[in-house]
Amino acid sequence: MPRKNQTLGEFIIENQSEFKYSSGELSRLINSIRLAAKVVNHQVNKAGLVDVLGAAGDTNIQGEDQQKLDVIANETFINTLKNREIVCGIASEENDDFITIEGHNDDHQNKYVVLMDPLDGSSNIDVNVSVGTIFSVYRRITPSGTPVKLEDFLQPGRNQVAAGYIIYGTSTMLVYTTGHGVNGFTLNPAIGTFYLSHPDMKFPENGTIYSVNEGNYTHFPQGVKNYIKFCQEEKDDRPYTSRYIGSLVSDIHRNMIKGGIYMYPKSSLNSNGKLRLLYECNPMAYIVEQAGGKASDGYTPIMDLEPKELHERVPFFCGSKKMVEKAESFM
Ligand code: AHM
Ligand code: MG
Repeated sequence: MPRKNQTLGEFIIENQSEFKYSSGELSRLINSIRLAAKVVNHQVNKAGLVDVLGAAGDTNIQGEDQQKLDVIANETFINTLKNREIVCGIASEENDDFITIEGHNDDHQNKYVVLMDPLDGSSNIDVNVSVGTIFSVYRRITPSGTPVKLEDFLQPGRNQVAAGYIIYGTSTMLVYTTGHGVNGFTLNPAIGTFYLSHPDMKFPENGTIYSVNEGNYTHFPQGVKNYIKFCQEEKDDRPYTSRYIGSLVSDIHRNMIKGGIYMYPKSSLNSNGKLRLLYECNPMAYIVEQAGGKASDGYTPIMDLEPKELHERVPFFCGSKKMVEKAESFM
């Protein structure tokens, strides 16, 4: 039983036996993410003080400017996982290709792959608004002892064995699931320890918040426009409140606590929306479903989609179950 104020370290040890193929590896993996999260948290917090702000000069595969903190976060997570030799491969929003990790004695024996967005919400970095890290963990499907392949990363979200996010907000939290509900841990920055502050998080079944970039309204499909009008209509518990930070982790975290729906639909500007299936939507969908919410592309549950490319995008609707179902009925 999770106990409030338990540390994340204690929680991981106590719950290790819940993992299907428990050999301690997944626990070590989560521990590494915990460590990297603290390092990145430190960097994010001092961002305003030192010269780590601004574009690093490179653009990533999607043609966006990379911020220096994106690069730092990416390197921190990759190096932490690499040095502990617990994964056989990593895919990141910031890297065009996946990274192969040979492991002990170059024998490719490690079981897990990690997919991540090391620092999401990059447009918020320079303006002191919450950003986040998102991660997703799978068991490899190719035989161990051989180098990891693309197919190990292109697995449907249903195969995830763990997923989580870190929110660098007014306080820093690590929220994750291994398929036994969702637990949230808050960092005490003075001593560098995460404490269980939000045991067994649950998405309210219904809510009154909708989160979407309404600047794109005229470009949305008619069904989405109609649903937004429904949210704004004066009837029953509506109009709903509009809340949009532009930082996926923060928008979903808030909606999970208060009840709401997050949407990034396709539009005449982006034919598949903006968010990436493998390291943004799938991990968020796993957390949201584990918390009793729902995530879909408007028609199909996100985790049932068959991925085709590492960086593919997908329309995303997620949040309180009843709200997502209502939105789907408009599509
Ligand atoms: P990023 O990976 O470049 O940071 O983009 C992802 C972010 C999400 O966090 C956020 O929900 C969305 O992009 C906001 O996009 P927009 O500015 O188009 O509304
Ligand atoms: Mg991102």
